[in-house]
Amino acid sequence: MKKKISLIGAGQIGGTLAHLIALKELADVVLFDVAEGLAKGKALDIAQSSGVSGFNSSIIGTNNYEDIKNSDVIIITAGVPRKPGMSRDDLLGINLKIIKQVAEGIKTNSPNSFVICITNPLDVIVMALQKYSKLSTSNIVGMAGILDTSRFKYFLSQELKVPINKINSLVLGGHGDTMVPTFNHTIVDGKSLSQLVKDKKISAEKLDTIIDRTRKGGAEIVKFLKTGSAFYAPAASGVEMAESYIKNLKKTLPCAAYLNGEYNIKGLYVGVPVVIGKNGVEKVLEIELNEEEKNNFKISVQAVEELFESARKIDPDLSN
Ligand code: TXD
Repeated sequence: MKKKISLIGAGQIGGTLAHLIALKELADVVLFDVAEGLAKGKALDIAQSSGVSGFNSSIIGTNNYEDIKNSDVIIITAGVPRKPGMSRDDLLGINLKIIKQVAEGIKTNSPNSFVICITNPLDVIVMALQKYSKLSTSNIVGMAGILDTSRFKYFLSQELKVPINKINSLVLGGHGDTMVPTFNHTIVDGKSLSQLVKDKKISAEKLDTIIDRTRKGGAEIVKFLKTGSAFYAPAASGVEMAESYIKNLKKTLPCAAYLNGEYNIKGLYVGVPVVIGKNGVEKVLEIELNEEEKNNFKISVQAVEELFESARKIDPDLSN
């Protein structure tokens, strides 16, 4: 039985998600947007590329939530992206209102889907989505860590001249300037990053520059694009999560997931390694962090908590 993925938001990331999913023949696609014609136009354009790319996936565009019924996966990018000079947090007020609408649409039309949230400020928006929709926390997850980890791996690969598929890493914590690249869980061609510093393969200063560039990876692209933010790498990251669910791959992926006591945190969404399979977020992995990583993780969690406090002030419904 062909699977169904509904994409709420047919903008830069939504359109790229639709194309990637169609090319991989991962599922049939429903592309939804409130902007008149946008979803229909992009869906028709991608569908017409099947004559060249040869994929056999159905893809439709709509602005009617009823079309998302019985989706296996829903990926949300509805919202506004940053403009130069804006922080991810500046988007909070606008995107909270949008995610409340989206939550209603999902609760009414497809409450049993696995929902991947991409809209920024990610950690708080995914938390708000879960509270508004009341879907199970194992079925609502945020995409950020895979993107941040991919950026970190790319910069390391360029600096160390090592093929990127020989680098494994985990960037945890909030999707913002306090994100936490984990040194001991970053392995380059079989060696930990800490070992590479010891062997003087990379200086601590260069490493700091790479970490800073990873934290500001989104802003760097916004500066170039001026009218929008990154979308190819975010879309690829969202597909990674959807594929692990649909094919029950049980991949360990850094995602914004609900913590219910893990890492001594309860009731918050934070970027941690999770196993994604047919039952959604099947497990939160508690990995060993060194003192510095523990401290940075704590700072990152505090930043998420503070922003969620601001969200509660904007919408008291989030305090229920
Ligand atoms: O790692 C991450 N999580 C981030 C997320 C990486 C990059 C971008 N990040 C955020 O994703 C970004 O800050 C935005 O909040 C979202 C979507 O970014 P995108 O670049 O796709 O934005 P677009 O191109 O503006 O698309 C957003 C679409 C647009 O077509 C609007 O018409 C639509 O969202 N939109 C809505 N759709 C459905 N329902 C409602 N209410 C709605 N409002 C706007």
